[in-house]
Amino acid sequence: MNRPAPTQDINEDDLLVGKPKRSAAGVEAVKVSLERGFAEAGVTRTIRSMLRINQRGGFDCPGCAWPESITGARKPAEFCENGAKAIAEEATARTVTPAWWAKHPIGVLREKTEYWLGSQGRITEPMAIRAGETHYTPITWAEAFRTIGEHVNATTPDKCVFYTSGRTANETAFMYQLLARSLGTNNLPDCSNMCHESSGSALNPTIGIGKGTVSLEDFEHAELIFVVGQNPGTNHPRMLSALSEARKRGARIVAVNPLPEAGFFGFKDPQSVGGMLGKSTDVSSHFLQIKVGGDLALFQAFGHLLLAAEEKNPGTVVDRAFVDSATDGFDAYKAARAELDWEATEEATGLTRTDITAIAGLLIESKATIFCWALGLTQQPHSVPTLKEIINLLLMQGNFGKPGAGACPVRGHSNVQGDRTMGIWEKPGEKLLAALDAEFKIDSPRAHGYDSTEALDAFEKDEVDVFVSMGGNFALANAETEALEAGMQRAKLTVHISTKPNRSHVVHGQTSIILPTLGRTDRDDKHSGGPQFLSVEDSMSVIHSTQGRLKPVSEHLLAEPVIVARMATAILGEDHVVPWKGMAEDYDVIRDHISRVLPGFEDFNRRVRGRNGFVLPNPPRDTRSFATDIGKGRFTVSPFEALHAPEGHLILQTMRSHDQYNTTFYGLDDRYRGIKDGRRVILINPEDLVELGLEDKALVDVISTFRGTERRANRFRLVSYPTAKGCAAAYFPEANALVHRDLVARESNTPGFKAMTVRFVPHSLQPGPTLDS
Ligand SMILES: Nc1nc2c(c(=O)[nH]1)N[C@H]1C(S)=C(S)[C@@H](COP(=O)(O)OP(=O)(O)OC[C@H]3O[C@@H](n4cnc5c(=O)[nH]c(N)nc54)[C@H](O)[C@@H]3O)O[C@H]1N2
Ligand SMILES: Nc1nc2c(c(=O)[nH]1)N[C@H]1C(S)=C(S)[C@@H](COP(=O)(O)OP(=O)(O)OC[C@H]3O[C@@H](n4cnc5c(=O)[nH]c(N)nc54)[C@H](O)[C@@H]3O)O[C@H]1N2
Ligand SMILES: [Mo]
Repeated sequence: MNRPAPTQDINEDDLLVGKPKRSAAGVEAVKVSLERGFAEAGVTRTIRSMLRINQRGGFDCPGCAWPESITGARKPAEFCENGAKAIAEEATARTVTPAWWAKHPIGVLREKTEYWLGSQGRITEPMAIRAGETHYTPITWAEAFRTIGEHVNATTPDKCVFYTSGRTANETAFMYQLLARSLGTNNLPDCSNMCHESSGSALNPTIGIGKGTVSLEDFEHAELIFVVGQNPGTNHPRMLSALSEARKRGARIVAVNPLPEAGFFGFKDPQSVGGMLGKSTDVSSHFLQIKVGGDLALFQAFGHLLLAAEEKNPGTVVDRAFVDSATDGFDAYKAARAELDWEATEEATGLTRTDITAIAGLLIESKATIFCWALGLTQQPHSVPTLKEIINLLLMQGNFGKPGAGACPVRGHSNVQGDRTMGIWEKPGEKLLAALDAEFKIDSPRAHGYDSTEALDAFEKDEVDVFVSMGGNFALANAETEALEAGMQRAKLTVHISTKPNRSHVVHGQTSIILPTLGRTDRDDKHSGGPQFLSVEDSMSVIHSTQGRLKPVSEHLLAEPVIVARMATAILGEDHVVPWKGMAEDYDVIRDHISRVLPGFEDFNRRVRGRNGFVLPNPPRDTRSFATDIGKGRFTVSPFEALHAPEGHLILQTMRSHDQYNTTFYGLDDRYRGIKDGRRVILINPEDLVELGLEDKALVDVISTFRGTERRANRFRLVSYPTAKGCAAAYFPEANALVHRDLVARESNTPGFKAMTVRFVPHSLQPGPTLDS
């Protein structure tokens, strides 16, 4: 039943370009999800796992962090095409055994794409490679942990880095940060640094919490919903259900994006038969095709127009009672928005004054507005001020703590928000550290550690001796791929706690160890007290349990909490004050500790077993209050700012295809955008093609420029595409080599993955065969 692993790697000459789709989901999506599942995992494993996705007592879908309803009934299929692909990817019955590693020298593996590596299957045994060796060979768990302990103890804590990817469950994350801090370092970079860090940096000082303030039910009450810098049809497909329901009941939905993503225009709900077969609903009522990086200018213009309307008809736009009692800084904000340079605004946004004014009119009319956003807003140099402008708009109209209103950063990885709650952060606050110290009698370090960008620097400067990766694929996810890979290869030890082979395993340190672990779907039952469950937090601060039921592909896999505990014991000694063994044996013990350390987790073990888990406290949402340093919501004033490409250049953003999960690829079909069987493409506006004197489908080399330095990535195919003029798009991670490490969002240090300045030169080789499908 199992489809064999592909023997051929990607051949970019096979690239096919078709027409972009105008609707998302529907029959095709269901068909694709079942096919992928059957091919990877076989019929029984597929059906068994799909029926348990996001159900009470089942497991949390590892696809994304969009929540499930906690008040209403769950649909029998509470998942989407891409969730199903994520499951098929993990539940695959294909295995990567010691025999596989013996067949593949590391030099050969380095030539493979991530697509090929990830398609090989689940890793079945701990593996290691040492300096001078050509192959990974098996290592016992005991030997692996001993080696890790020796390396860590041979260096200083500040030369050890503990990276976390956002699939890591709460209990694991809590133990992992405790391990780093017990050792004496806050070097805890995580994928959030590259993802929604800008959201936290904007929200914490303005509303006193680094998280969104809406619940799923708010989508049933909103009058106006903005979806900015986000591609929900691919990355959060279940969100389309909430949006199309809102639309059906008359809410207005404004999509703001340089690309006309399929999800905005049509949606056929695969969870209802009528929706699946019937006509698609237009999800968005309005679409603003904005220039990349133009959002700050747009939101400032909204502010200007709202204030002008208030001036004309006092008391109709600004929620004066709320602004006066709950916020600070309104007058300064109002003064700053009094004037507007329309020419600069139109230039920055690529939108007309008429369009902007029309959408501002919707805001003026709406009594309940939600702003949703994702990476289109977080990976820009001016991301943090841009997001602060959203907060200004929400504060002005009192859109906090009332039904149908609030801020909704839509998170990525299924537990990225929970990992932060658990203390995975390189800049921990004193409260958390003091609570850890009191609970465990440890001495947490106070000095801040590395974030993901600083970790890249540290690799380059040979300041990392030991790198431990809890999931993820750091080498490919970050900027400056080549420099990072070279730095990683100079580290003394790299340790990867992983499910499947990836690039980071093959650009490893002098010694490298791969520790294979159970995934979300796998049964975790090797404990004296019986099977264990873990917990996660979704994008709307709901904590709930997750428990896999599938038989693991190998008897050698260990659960993540067990791996952390054994690593901790090897590093810190058998008699360390933290009860590592007890925690690994019974996850209730971890949760009891968490309940005493983290606010909002009181009585964790009882509440997590409730029907829907529980919701963490959220002052703006619960009580319209703001736990900032001034005890109020804060208006902020930011200068006008936009991206500007010099003559002959374009702004390049990087994004996900429909067939990938971050650095892992399910396949090579970006169905909604009409791209198939290839990934090295640059989507480019047809007018830009003409102006730059370039041909559609031409092969080019891409040169990115930043502060006088250039980086180059070769052999991309230009594809004429209706993206905003001046703004090209390429896929992540193929384009990461182009991202200069100093191109970051100010304040959050998140890489400017959506803000490169590039130009194209003809590729030195001739184009392949004709490409149209
Ligand atoms: N199937 C699937 N699901 C996923 C993931 C996956 O890889 N695959 N990844 C998960 C993770 S970790 C995350 S963080 C999320 C990511 O979810 P998204 O943020 O939706 O991911 P991207 O593909 O990066 O898409 C960014 C969107 O922003 C737009 N954009 C780019 N620049 C700008 C700009 O300057 N202004 C505006 N307004 N828009 C802009 C792009 O055109 C694109 O539509 O998805 C999560 N879910
Ligand atoms: N150019 C560009 N770069 C980007 C982005 C972008 O938009 N553009 N987005 C950024 C964002 S938002 C993010 S979140 C990062 C993602 O960065 P990461 O989180 O580091 O990368 P992933 O690709 O999500 O990690 C995939 C690997 O996780 C492992 N894995 C999967 N499931 C499990 C599990 O259950 N347990 C364990 N231990 N391991 C598991 C597998 O081995 C797999 O190879 O990339 C960032 N990089
Ligand atoms: Mo992410």
